[in-house]
Amino acid sequence: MSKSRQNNARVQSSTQPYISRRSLLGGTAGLGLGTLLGASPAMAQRAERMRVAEHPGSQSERLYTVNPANPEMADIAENPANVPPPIGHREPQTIKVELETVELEAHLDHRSTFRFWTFNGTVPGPFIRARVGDTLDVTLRNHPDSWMAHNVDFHAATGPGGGAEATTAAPGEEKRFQFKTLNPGVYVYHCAVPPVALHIANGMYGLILIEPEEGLPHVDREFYVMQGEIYTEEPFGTPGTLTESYEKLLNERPEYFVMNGHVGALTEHYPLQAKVGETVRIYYGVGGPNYSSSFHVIGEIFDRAYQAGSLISPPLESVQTVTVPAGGAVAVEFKCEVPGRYVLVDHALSRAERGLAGYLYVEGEENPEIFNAEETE
Ligand SMILES: [Cu+2]
Repeated sequence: MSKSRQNNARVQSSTQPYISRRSLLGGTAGLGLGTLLGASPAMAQRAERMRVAEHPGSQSERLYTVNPANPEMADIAENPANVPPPIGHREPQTIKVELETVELEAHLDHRSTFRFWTFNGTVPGPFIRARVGDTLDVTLRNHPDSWMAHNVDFHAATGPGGGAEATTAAPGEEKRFQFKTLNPGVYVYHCAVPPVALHIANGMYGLILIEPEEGLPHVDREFYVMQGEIYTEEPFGTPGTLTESYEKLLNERPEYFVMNGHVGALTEHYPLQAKVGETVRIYYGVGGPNYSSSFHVIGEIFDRAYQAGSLISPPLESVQTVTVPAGGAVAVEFKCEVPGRYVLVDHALSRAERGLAGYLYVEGEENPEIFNAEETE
């Protein structure tokens, strides 16, 4: 985790600018859905015309643009490239894990803000990496400015509550516990203070990777992406400072679906990047709290998919879409063969209209033997 980033987030949260309705309404349109899904320009134009004709109030146009009226507002999006390096060959050891729970107002989309609850100021929280047999020495500090108690439940831990009771901290408090990692895999961690669904919905989840003894196969790039839901009183796309809705949460009716914290996080702020010929691995987790994901990358096929985050079972090969349950994770690998923009989605695609999408840009030489989009005469 980055100390400067935490401090930065904290400083920004204490100097929240007042957001005028007029300045929020001044934002300009982003991309229509046709463009989002990687269609041709002609298709995108047609989709745009259809959208304007049939859905004059559609919110799609507001997506995928950073909040231009409030550039100084805190941003909780976690950079998907923030994956610690592979463990390599070493004996089990004790690893210190420092988590700070921070509540802060930050961008939700380019015209709205929301009070997120976070681990270390980002959604998802920091990617934690260890090997099987390691002991994790966890410190959880709840920032003095918090309104709520928080804790952490590691799905990678064996023991009561995954550490939840042991780490429950009131604002300003600090708690500590240790656990030994018995099973390799890709695991979710999350806050488990009741109502747990509310703490998760507001942003309190992350991934912890426990490598098997022999490590994982080499890949050129690794990425960290998590899906979540946000429940606001105001309808999707409303400008201004939005309020959480406990009623919609209980009814499982989110207004927003997001990758890495907010609308546009992985399309505008931190798109994934790779080069032709490289292999990539994406660790994809679902914080939820409620919706499973049908994770798919438009234009790619997963060469290997480690179902349910199991790293010691043989991976499935040549897979289009993987199910990722709420409170679960997966690792997928593929080789980038053709340059272009690829779109990470939950193939329950209504959710793309509520903010859920990410881009992977692949740069390099065209590969017409595999994909040839030349116009015919
Ligand atoms: Cu919490």
